[in-house]
Amino acid sequence: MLKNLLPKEPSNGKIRRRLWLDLGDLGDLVNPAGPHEQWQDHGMGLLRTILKNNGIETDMFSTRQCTSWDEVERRMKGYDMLIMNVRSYTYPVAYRSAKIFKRVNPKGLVLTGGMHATVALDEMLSVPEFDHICQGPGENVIVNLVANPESFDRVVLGVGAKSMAEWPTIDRTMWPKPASKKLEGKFNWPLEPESGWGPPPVATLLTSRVCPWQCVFCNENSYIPNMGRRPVEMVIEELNYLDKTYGPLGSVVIHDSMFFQNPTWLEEWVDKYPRMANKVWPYWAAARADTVRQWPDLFEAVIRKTNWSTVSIGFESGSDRVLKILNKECTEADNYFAIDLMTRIGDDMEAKGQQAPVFWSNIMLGIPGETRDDAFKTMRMLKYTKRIMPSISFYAPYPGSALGHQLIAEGKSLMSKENYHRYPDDEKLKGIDYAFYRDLLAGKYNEEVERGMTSVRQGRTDFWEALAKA
Ligand code: B12
Ligand code: SF4
Repeated sequence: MLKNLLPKEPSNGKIRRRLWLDLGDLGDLVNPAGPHEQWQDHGMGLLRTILKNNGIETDMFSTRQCTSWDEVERRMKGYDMLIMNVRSYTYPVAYRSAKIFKRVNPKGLVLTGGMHATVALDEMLSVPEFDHICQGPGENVIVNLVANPESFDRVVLGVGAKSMAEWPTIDRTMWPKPASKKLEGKFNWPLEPESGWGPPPVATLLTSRVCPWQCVFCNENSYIPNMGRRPVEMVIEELNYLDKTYGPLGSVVIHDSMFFQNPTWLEEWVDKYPRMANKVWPYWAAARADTVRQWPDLFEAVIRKTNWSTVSIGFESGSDRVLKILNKECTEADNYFAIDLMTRIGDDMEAKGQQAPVFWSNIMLGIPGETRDDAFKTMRMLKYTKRIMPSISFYAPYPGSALGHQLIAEGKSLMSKENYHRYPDDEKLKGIDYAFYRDLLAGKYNEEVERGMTSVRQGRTDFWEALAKA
């Protein structure tokens, strides 16, 4: 259990009107451009649940439910406190919201936490509207901070749980509802909508929080403290509860940065999920090419026995040179091993009349140091993969990552506090030939890409639509 962090209300007895603002682009819960913008925020869900369990009520609305900044302003009026989970890609929205909040509630307090607060403290410190900035995990500090903000310094060091076993089950009714009739019908709130990875209603959840690798574009373990994984039985119990209460559930998305790690946990998952779950729901979850190569039998068992239908692998690149730049610690050979193994498993399952698993594959282009030949190799790898849903993005220099920090320090980043969250055709770095990448994705270099390939398994020639909002 998480420590109870009384006092429940401020010692002076004054009850505050508190607003938790869920962040995202305006309109994403009205008329969204795609499925991923509709997913719910587990950080907010977890912390609001903890607050509620400790007797502290927060109101909530989402910028995603609003279609104009005037509407955000109107809904913010009359609050004493604004609380936000700020990620780098929601920072521009948080920044603008804090300014509006202070304008309409000059005496109000703004409490912030989240990934951006953790990795880009200096940037947030320069904004006077942020009264408190909490770095790191908030589970064991949120109650005290919200009840007694005056007793905290401006910068607060977060305190997390030692294990995800201590996390309460998120009260999903604390998440924002879809804000249009059109969306309401297919959203399945408080479950989540179809994302193309499995039948709706969808339940997203986390079983682990930290990835131990150190890819230079990400390296989460440098800023997310280590914590124990959620026990297998708790995961299954939560799914069964959601199925019974809000279901029937259609499929699951396991949001872990790296699901296919820790063989002991995975073996228990293979043993218990098929036996204990109300239904063996298909799910999306992430692996790495090198862990697949390290534990191929376990990989195959997880796919076949637990209905792991969408295997997300951050292949990132099909070139050893670029994989080294990224410190991915995976090689071209690892990537092709994983692709061949999935093809073999998929072909066999199809022959038996079963649904073959597919790759959801993260690919980056426009990486500093990448040559045209490297980019051709990446596209060649995509075309070699039989069952693939590519998710391509131009490399973005996020703070928190080693490479991001370096490029920001060198003045090469084009991301600003007005626009961190970039669209596919946006340019994120100085010195990258984006015109070439646009042509590459539109299929203008198909001859070069397909040269020397023994088998082209993808009929698709235009990859422009696979560019993900990032
Ligand atoms: C699930 C996930 C997604 C999902 C869903 C996102 C969602 N709606 O929540 C999807 C797949 C859509 C996604 C997409 C992207 N994501 Co993402 N995602 C994650 C992931 C794996 C888990 C997030 C999560 O739920 N964590 C668990 C919760 C409990 O943690 P939390 O939200 O951080 O909250 C804790 C603390 O921050 C703190 N806290 C939070 N708020 C507050 C407030 C206060 C007052 C206090 C005191 C404390 C506090 O306490 C909480 C409990 O400990 C994280 C990595 C990770 N392991 O966290 C990346 C991560 C957040 N994503 C990231 C990125 C870059 C992206 C993309 C831009 C990737 C891309 N190139 O496409 C897109 C953009 C999405 C979009 N357009 O909106 C980065 C963000 C980097 C940064 N500096 O902010 C992360 C950290 C991964 C990484 N290392 O690159 N993502
Ligand atoms: S990119 Fe993936 S494997 Fe690399 S550190 Fe991040 S989560 Fe881990």
